[in-house]
Amino acid sequence: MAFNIAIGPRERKSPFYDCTVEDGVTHFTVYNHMYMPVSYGDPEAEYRRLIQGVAMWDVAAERQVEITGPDAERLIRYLTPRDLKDLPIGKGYYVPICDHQGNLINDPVLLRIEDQRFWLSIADADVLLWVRGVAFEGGFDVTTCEPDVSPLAVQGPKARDVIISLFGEWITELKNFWFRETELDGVPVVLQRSGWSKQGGYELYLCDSERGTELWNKVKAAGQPFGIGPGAPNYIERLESSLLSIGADTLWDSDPFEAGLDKMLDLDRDDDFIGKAALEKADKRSRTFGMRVRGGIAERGRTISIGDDIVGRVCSSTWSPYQECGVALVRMDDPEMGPSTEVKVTGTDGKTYSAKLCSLPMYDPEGAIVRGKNTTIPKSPEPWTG
Ligand code: THG
Repeated sequence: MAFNIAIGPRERKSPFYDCTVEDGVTHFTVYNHMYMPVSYGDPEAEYRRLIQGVAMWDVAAERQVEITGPDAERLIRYLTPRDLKDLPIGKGYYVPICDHQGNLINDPVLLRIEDQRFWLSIADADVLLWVRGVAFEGGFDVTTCEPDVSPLAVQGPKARDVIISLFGEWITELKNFWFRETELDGVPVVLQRSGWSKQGGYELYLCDSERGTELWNKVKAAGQPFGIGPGAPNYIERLESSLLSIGADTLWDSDPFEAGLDKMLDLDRDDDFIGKAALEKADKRSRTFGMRVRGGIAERGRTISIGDDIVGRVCSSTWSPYQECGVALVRMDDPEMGPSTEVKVTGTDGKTYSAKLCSLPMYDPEGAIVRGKNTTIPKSPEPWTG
């Protein structure tokens, strides 16, 4: 059975759409009502390019929710359980957003663009509707909109070289998550050291959708000496690196504890925020861990067992060509059941596999692969033999 999904008027095209088609995109997903490339046909090559070289991704579907006005800062602080402390202009923050029941509804990147102007760079959900509702009902003096802003990610150990050649050496001073408004031969962008991989990289938030092709081609040309190629948010790498994918790793009634975002929450804050009372009362037992599967891929949604006891459930799951085993994010009911626990799971082929829980991220955080610290490029994959 072969079928196609129509490109219709309710779903939007990214400003980089034509370029991604030109560069051979094979699969799109729909994210924030916009087509977003997920593959160019060779997932393993895309993965290797990301961990060994540099890739460029059309992530325009990470739309911005802009909040401006005298109460903008107060509203931002009310929207997230995270304590944002000083919140300077030019610094980005990862900010979980919960509803009043403490359910995790989004996990955007926050940018303070001006004193009274913020962007929430959102994951897949209609955060603009949520923010408008909260602002109006709460009497916050703000205006909200979706500005003409479209991120393009450059990720991988060689991303830094590409960005230096485009913008100059000053970019090496940008600390993680910090950003600056700048331009590239007149194309207005916000350049941030960020991105949905732990291989290091930058995001260029294009601020004029008419100039998508121009920006794409500039990045592509500058990346040629470094072997740049097209890519997309990478399911395997992000799973091994333990970057959360809302909707894939969570359900609508998942709380931020089980999603593994404890470190981002400050329930002791003096001021109020949405979900505070619910989060204080939440059952904080269930936890996310990594899991390595010997010789197979665990089937998403299946239970995890020890003997006859069901002890957890598989969230996202795939095969890692780097570790040469199945890898998954799993939600365990008992927080005592941590790394090294031996379990059984059902594979995508229906067979039973033995597997072992592990800590996250799956890569050594101090090691060569993580956070763009790669000084040498791994030559051969490191199989897991545990
Ligand atoms: N970049 C931008 N917008 C985005 C994403 C992005 N919007 C949608 C989606 N991604 C939001 N989700 C995430 C999830 C994780 C991270 C960023 C966005 C992330 N987390 C780091 C970590 O978990 O180690 C850092 C967290 C921290 O230390 O603050 O980077 O990618 N523009």
